[in-house]
Amino acid sequence: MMTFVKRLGLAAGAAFGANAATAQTAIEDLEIVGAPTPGAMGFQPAATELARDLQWLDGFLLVICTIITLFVVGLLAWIILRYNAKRNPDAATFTHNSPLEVAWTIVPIVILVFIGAFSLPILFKQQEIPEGDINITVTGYQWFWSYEYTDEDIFFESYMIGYNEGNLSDDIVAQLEEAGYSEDEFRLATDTAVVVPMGATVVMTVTGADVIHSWTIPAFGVKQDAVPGRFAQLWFNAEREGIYFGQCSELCGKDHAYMPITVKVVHPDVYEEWLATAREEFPA
Ligand SMILES: [Cu+2]
Repeated sequence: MMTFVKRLGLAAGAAFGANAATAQTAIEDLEIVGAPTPGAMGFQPAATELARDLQWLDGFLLVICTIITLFVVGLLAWIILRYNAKRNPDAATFTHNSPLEVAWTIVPIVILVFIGAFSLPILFKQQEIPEGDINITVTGYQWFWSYEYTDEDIFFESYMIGYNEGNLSDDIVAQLEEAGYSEDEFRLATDTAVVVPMGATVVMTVTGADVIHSWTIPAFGVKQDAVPGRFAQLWFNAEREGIYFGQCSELCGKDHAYMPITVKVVHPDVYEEWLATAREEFPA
């Protein structure tokens, strides 16, 4: 425990300087950071190194795809304009061009190896699971999630606020407000939330109890299928306090759309306070 607190302090200190030590937001006052925005395109703000990496990779691939698309469209346009039957009545009849065939084999290989040189390190960073400061086992059920903090004897289930109560009603709005959300968070907010400290390496072990579900927080750049009978892992280290939402991402039955995920990233001191109450409130 001491080493964890120490590492946490070091990590938070290194990443955020003196500010983090003083500015800590109470769990009730957290800002919503990772949520879908109506009409928006692109990614939610990246809250981890993994999310930053994969958003960068997305932009990098988009540039390469755009260049290739423009090149192919340009070639097509050139052939259509220059070599149509009217402008080129005596068509050439050759069938092979060895230098050209070698070039169009080698060039794509070089492009793929070049992309791989950037994408594989990012993939390995996601898939090589580090030692966790916090270890949580998450299990998908039809249609809710359960969380077990394996080092802390904490266990709770997490249901969508307003689950099984139909469309948004005054009663559901009241429940949302009671839990610190607004009606905009209907179908994203859950009755209990995963709470993790900023700057800590969190390892989630993901499994399913009945059918395949999938646990994700887009702003963390993580997604993992929850397969019954198997344990898979993902990891993240969140750099910014706030509330982050995700949704089950593997079609799992009639209420698949109603099993959202809420993660609250808090200052390490706030996390310690939360742990103390959670041990009472959610004993394993
Ligand atoms: Cu699902």
